[in-house]
Amino acid sequence: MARMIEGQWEGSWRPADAEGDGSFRRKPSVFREPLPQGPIEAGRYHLFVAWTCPWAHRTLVVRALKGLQALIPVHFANELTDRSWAFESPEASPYGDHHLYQVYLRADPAYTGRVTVPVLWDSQTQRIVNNESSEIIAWLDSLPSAAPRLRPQRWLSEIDQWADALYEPLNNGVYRAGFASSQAAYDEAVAGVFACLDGVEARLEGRRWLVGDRITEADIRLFVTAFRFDGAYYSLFRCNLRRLADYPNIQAHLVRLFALPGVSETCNLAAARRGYASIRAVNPSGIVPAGPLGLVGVVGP
Ligand SMILES: N[C@@H](CCC(=O)N[C@@H](CS)C(=O)NCC(=O)O)C(=O)O
Repeated sequence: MARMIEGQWEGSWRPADAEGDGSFRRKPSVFREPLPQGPIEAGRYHLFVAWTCPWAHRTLVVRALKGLQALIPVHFANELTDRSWAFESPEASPYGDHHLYQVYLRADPAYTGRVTVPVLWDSQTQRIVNNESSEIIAWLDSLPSAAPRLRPQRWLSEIDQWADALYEPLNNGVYRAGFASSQAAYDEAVAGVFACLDGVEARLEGRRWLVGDRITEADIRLFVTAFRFDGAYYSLFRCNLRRLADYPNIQAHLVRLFALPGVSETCNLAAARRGYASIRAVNPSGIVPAGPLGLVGVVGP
């Protein structure tokens, strides 16, 4: 299992530690320090992300919609290797690192666990503040900004209900389908994915956004999975009962969110597709599927 034990690598990359029933279980995030309150100094906190990762993507979308790009620098590490995410070159990392694990070791030389994106890094204390995207996005939303809140108090309970309704069956469900190592685990996951999409499609009938009358965090949680669906999950993760494009309301929601200022810059479907195709545990040849045709205008720069 490619994870670090007391600062040393063990094994090669696999989706998860073995589970007896062939199902994939995502491990809880490790760094959960309290996030700073109030205004922050520009350039102090950095994000480490990968184009492939939907959890990282949601931090990028919130950062863009809140106009925080100048405040919080971002670093991309795009290739998932046996030694964690690799930076394209040492210049892509603020410290000249070649792999993300080196950032983890800088924070904790005896780190034990998986090396995941996104990471919120404090360049002043040289610590990982947090590597749990749901906490990072709530924090980004709380920072002073002229943009409206994505977690407004009045809709908070509904937003969190949608977060729960989307997470296990859909956001993580596509991974449970793709990383399943038994037919039963795959069948269960894929049924959940499409039951969730059916419910979301019905919810979006005659509505622009999932909660209230404007965009909230709930929409971003849907968006990051919808964005990757036809290009990666449909083929590589075998979520192929229907394409996302077969859901007109979700497709329209995807295009609507993609068109908001700053969002297309957070999207790189070609890189995401390459990233998923490079996961040898699901795609030993590394070949990037050609289709499906008609990945509608949401591919990013
Ligand atoms: N709970 C985490 C999950 C992050 C996560 O699992 N990221 C994946 C990429 S999509 C990762 O970095 N995986 C590398 C590994 O598990 O070795 C979050 O939402 O921030």
